[in-house]
Amino acid sequence: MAYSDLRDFITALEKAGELKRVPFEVDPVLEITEFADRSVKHNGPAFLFERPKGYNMPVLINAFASQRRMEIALQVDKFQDIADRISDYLQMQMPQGLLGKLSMLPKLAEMGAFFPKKVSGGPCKEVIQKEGFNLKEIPVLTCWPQDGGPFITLPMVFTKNPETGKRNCGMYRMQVYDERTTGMHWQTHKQGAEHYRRRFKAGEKRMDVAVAIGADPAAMYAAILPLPPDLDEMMIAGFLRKKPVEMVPCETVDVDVPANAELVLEGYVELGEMRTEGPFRDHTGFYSLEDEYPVFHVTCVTRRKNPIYATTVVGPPPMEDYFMGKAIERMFLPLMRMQIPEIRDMCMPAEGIFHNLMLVSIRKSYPMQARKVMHAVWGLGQAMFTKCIVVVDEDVDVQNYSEVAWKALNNIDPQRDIEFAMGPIDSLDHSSRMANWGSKFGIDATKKWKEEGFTRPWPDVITMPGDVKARVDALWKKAGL
Ligand SMILES: Cc1cc2nc3c(=O)[nH]c(=O)nc-3n(C[C@H](O)[C@H](O)[C@H](O)COP(=O)(O)O)c2cc1C
Ligand SMILES: [Mn+2]
Repeated sequence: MAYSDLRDFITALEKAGELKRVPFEVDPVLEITEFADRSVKHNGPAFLFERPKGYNMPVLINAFASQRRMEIALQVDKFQDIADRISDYLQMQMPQGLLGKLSMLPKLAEMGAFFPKKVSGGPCKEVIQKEGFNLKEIPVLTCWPQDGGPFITLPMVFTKNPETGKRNCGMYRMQVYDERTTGMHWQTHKQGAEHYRRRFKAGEKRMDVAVAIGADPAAMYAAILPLPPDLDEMMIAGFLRKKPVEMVPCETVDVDVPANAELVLEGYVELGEMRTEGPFRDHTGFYSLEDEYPVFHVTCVTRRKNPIYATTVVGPPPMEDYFMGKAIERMFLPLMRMQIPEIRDMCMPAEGIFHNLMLVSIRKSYPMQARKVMHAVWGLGQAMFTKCIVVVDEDVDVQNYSEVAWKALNNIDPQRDIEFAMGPIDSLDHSSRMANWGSKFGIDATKKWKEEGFTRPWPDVITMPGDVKARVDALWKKAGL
């Protein structure tokens, strides 16, 4: 059964021994971060801080911060199950004959069940505050010492594409400026920013935005998925939870939000209004610098009677976001392989913060294929940001970093095997020559072929034959080892 809301998920985490309640006062200024950071670095639990100092709203953190918790969130034994389900749909072919058509019915019915369902009310409307609300009553964390202030870090930000009317949900952090305004940190390559640009160009004055904080875990998680524009994150959430996400209209803006949300901030972004946002200690483990971003004006807060505030903290890896990203890596592999079929496996190590490093193994069938793969990755959605792509042959296990380093470094003549390219770079990159764009490179660490101009012999990797190993297994015991 799909989780009905955040509380249902919390109960599941608690039952699995994955969540610790902290009944005493802990300060949302820095102290909760220190708890969360220590826990994730030592395979510790998620936390429910029942008494954040100065507030009477509990704080949930690290709810997705391990592989096990991600599996609990998405209700699978392993991510491969989701990848397999995706592959199943991708392989669905035009049915042959009546029997074939009939056999597809269950799948089609299942697909119909993913679509979000519009409802007229829900728990997120238990309290409706068009006046008298105050963002300072939410225990928003000040995460790190040099942060520009408190930041809402796990929001589901809903906007509409003015041209197609389609919904987008992205997770973009929000710096709390005062009782009713925040920053809106949608980076320039993201969908929220695209909606903003289109409306600005069309001469609109205001853009409706709604932010849900805390909902069922599949819906929350869907907000970070790197989906193509106009593909509704809430539909994918329905696929993940195998049950439609119920969406309810906001009170003051023309946007729908998940009805089971803990807390909803309704409001608008004034087109053209910018304000300094940051600094913020980011995914990269460095402070992202101050920059100009749009401002979100809250017009109404709707919420549960006693909401739970869901948040996360990012910083030097690995942190909670690494585990969220790892699940994306596993789930999106079949989709990636649909467009770049020679890819066998792919890995984004924690130290690469998603956008800095991708290890890819391929089945190489023609000369220069590694370079084709690099350019294909750079042309694939948010993978465009990848600063370094290492391409290896299919016999290399890319989940094993030391094997990749060993084999790749042996296999390259750097001047010959490195491909440089120029293009968009993640907004968080502090080293690119300009914000948002710069250079990237790929390393062709595959075996080089004669057809690629390599005429020297290529040696095999050293291995011991199996029969020798078996004989020594016995002798090993005989020697008392
Ligand atoms: C914890 C967390 C915080 C994030 N904060 C931001 C942010 O502040 N700005 C941003 O543009 N992307 C941020 N992201 C990444 C986006 O959520 C992600 O790129 C998403 O796919 C964007 O969705 P979109 O393609 O619909 O815009 C964050 C991701 C996570 C996991
Ligand atoms: Mn999107």
